[in-house]
Amino acid sequence: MCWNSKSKSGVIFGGINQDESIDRYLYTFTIDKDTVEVKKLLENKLFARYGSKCLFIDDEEILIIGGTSKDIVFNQDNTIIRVNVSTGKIQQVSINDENWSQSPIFVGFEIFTHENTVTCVGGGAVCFSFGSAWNPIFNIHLDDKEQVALFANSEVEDNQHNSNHSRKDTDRKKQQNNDSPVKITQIPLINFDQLTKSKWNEIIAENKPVVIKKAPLGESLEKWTSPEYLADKVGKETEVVIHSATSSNMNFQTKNFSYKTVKFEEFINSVFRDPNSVSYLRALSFDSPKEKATMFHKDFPNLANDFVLPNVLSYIKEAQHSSPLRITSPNSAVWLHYDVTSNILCQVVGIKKLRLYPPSDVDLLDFPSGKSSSLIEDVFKDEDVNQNSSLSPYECELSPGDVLFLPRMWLHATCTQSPSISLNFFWKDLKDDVYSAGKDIYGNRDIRAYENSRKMIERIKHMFEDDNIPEDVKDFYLRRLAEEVKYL
Ligand SMILES: O=C(O)CCC(=O)C(=O)O
Repeated sequence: MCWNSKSKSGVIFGGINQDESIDRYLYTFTIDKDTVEVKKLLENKLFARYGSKCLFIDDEEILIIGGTSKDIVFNQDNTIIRVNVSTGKIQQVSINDENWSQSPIFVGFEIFTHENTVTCVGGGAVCFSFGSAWNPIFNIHLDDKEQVALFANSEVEDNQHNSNHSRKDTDRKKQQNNDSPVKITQIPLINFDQLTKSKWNEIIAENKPVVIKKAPLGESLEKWTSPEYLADKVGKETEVVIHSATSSNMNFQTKNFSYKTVKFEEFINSVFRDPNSVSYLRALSFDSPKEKATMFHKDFPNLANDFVLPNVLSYIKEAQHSSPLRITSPNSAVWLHYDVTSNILCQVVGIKKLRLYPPSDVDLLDFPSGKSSSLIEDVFKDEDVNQNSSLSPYECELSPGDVLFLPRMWLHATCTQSPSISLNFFWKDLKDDVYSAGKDIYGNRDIRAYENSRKMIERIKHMFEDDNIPEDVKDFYLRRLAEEVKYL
């Protein structure tokens, strides 16, 4: 809804009908003493938005920004529209490519107007599989109404980013060793033929990564080296959703890749034959990609018999939360992140390097609150990271037949050196009610206690948003609280 105090009229749109659809009409209304007169003005699916904002930009025209619809996904041209409430003319407003590439989510945001600028603050969404996304501050300049443009206010964004970190500027963070890179511990190796059941139990009880060398993983080790064989078994025409990037280091927070739906044969050929491709398939459930976790044996039935988990590990297949097949082109890096479930990462084809950090390093590696992916562009190359002597990096290089035990919460990033195929088996090793209830397709949804604690932090924040508490007093008490949390 928005109101024009000059013309004493307003507009209403959106809102939910009794049949749970979002209303498609734009209504105008006037208020005369105790009487509100509402008129239907226009019907258009572009008005069926929930969570949008609107404002009068002059006596006749309104600007509608964002919202979500049940019927359409708003795009670069119709996320923002202008409507003339006298003539009923609807005009789409294009968001420029640079800002659109930041995937703005205009839901749950606020707008403020000052002079000829509308500032959009906040907005974002939580996906229980991929994590959360939030907007930078956007300004919409109204100087030239024919070309209403959206500008990300990056100056404000950077300041925000810094101030988030200023309070967390711990002593550990300052321990930079500028002379030489920090020593990287090689992850311990054990030969498969020494892996007894009791040795495996010791490994998982210790909760530290270990690489099992030369595990017999069935015929997959040989057969999956052929892209023709794979295309034949998966189906040449089978459509898969891949991560496609132009830079070799994919990053989930900066989203420097896009999701593309491609035919499997085209994808597998690019992985094996195109040295310039940066493509990555992290398999999803074919049936229900948004609802269910992928299970390799169900999703790739024609490859299932090729892959064998040796006896000592085979119980994990029975207990699995999910088993994503991962196919990656050479020289492609996957961002630093953590999973809440433990997993074994079985390398079937090619060489993959992994960098790991123990869970205790999480506060030093730029993980925004509530996110399971780091902001660091490329942890293998980042100089600050690699010279920070407070960190405890681990590495390993997986070859075909190697199986890495990757314990829950260990932060990890990967980088391929050749066409690579791996298969993970994730399993939950905590009591069921420790995990958050509901969907967790990727095995990375944070535990219930953390999710609930973050809600409480919102409440604490709210309590300190009191104009009567001066900044220095606020800072003092927030530091005191932070200490308390640190030693819980
Ligand atoms: O293999 C990759 O590229 C990613 C592996 C991973 O993230 C995992 O095993 O959890």
